[in-house]
Amino acid sequence: MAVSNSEIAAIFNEIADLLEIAGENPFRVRAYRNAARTVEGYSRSMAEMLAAGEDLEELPTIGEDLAGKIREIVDTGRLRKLQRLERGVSPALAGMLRLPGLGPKRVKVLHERLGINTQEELEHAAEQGKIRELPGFGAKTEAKILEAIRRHAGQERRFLWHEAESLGKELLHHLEQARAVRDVVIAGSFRRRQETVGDLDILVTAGKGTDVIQCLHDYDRVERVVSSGETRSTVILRMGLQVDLRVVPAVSFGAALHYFTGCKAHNIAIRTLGVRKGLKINEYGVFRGERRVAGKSEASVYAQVGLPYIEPELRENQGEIEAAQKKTLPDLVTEADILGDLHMHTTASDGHDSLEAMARAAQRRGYAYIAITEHSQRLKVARGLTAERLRKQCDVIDRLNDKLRGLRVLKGMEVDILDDGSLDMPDDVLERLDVCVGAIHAGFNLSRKKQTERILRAMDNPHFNILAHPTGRLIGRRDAYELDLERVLRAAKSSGCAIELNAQPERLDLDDSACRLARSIGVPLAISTDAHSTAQLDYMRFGVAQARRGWLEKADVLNSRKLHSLLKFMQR
Ligand code: DGT
Ligand code: CA
Ligand code: CA
Repeated sequence: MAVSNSEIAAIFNEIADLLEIAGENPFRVRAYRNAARTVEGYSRSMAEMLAAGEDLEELPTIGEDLAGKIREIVDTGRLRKLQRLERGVSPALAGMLRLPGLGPKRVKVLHERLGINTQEELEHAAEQGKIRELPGFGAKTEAKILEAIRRHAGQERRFLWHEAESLGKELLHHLEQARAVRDVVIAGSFRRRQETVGDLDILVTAGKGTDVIQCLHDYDRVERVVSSGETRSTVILRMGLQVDLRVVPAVSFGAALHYFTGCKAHNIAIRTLGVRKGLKINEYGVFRGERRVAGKSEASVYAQVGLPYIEPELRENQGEIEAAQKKTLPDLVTEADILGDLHMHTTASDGHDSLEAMARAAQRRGYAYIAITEHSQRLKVARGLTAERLRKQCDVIDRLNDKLRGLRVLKGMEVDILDDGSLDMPDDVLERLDVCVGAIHAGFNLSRKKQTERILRAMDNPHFNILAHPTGRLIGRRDAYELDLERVLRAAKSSGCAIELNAQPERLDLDDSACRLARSIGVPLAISTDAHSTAQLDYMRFGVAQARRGWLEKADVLNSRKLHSLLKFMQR
């Protein structure tokens, strides 16, 4: 089985982490991270391209050196350089990266300032209150670290949803080849579209269970079998992801799918409703006494307790059962509702594809509009645009729009919000734009009050339209900055701004509960990919999934509006 792009990207990211902890040249660290992004977001498989004799050196951010490393990974499944690096950095230090809130920069500080090399030393330092005094840390971070260590979160690695997807998709493909399989689906947190996934729960109906289990064990990415029986098996994949496989009879499929989709609290609540109606509900079906009264489909299970079908993304026991009883479940937004994408980059700043290429890709997706939103000058590493370069790009976009049919390219910018809340571009230049997206790329460590005021001030600028990646978090790597999000949402509502739901799979910024808060306040959300290549326009599906977890309907989503109504909104 060929090595997947996400496996290659994971290795590059790991190298970048280790280089960063080791205090290596930041440009090399960045080169690996950029390459990881390119590979991850690339529409074609690196392994297939190499097999077809194509030259990877031509890809953006991949030079001769990295192309050679990709070849080594594809040929051997691993990279010697990574193994050498791992020997240099103690495994305990590398393991600390898995603690929430601890990225390579912080691990390096802990190592250099406090001489921390092991998890025990980290715990000890946290208990003594030494960590809060370090630059870039605080009492809150310290408490989080301590809590995570105590929960042993360091051992239990969670995977980003999209990482789990690429591993899961290939595994499903493999299992579908087993003799006499019928359904093969992934349930659990993966099906609920939780942003991270602890393990994959795979549900299968088949003629003979043992055939499927044998097929799983024969999969060449299985590292070891943890346990196995006639109808179930647990294995660990080479990437470290656990897979729980269950084989169920077809008559139980819906009941089992419901059970293994969870969440556990939702299941318990449904089971309790069943008990009140004299029903027993488990993974084999819905039973009245000995008689099975439902279970072939999930809808049949819900119907027995008097409920309509509840979408998996809502099954968190966070009010969805009450809403189902009251018939007030949201009619969740779908990808088909999305008419455009309001945040993306081209080669003019740090994107990999040209303006025309992005526009053509958007046309292929059937979009009515896109906004081109390059970085502003303050963000030098991303080749941010000066006023002069932005004006030139606006002219180019005007000319492009004359040629395009069906798609309108909006002139925009992802303008930096400076420390004092002013924008990194003069008003007379912003005036000409259709869309002004504002974002924070520096000054993450302001106090809650200062950070909130900074953003409120930025939104006071009448040109400001959308607040991008509003909390700045990177899932599992960087915490959200301190912010009174509710105040920001209310201010956005009253001043006619929108808030972005950034669809980059490691951001998904806002999270689900913040989306619900935004919806209840009535501020529109723009689901935006922040694409840095044509392939990344497809990240829209991650954003839509997150929006669905946040109970959003079509009417809550700015980029489900038709062009004329969108443009009116931008006029504030
Ligand atoms: P994860 O893997 O940590 O991301 O989260 P889940 O939700 O996938 O949890 P997992 O893999 O432990 O279990 C999969 C589903 O199986 C879970 O969502 C609900 C169901 N389940 C597991 N244990 C129980 C239980 O004790 N009672 C009930 N009712 N359901 C359970
Ligand atoms: Ca799971
Ligand atoms: Ca599981």
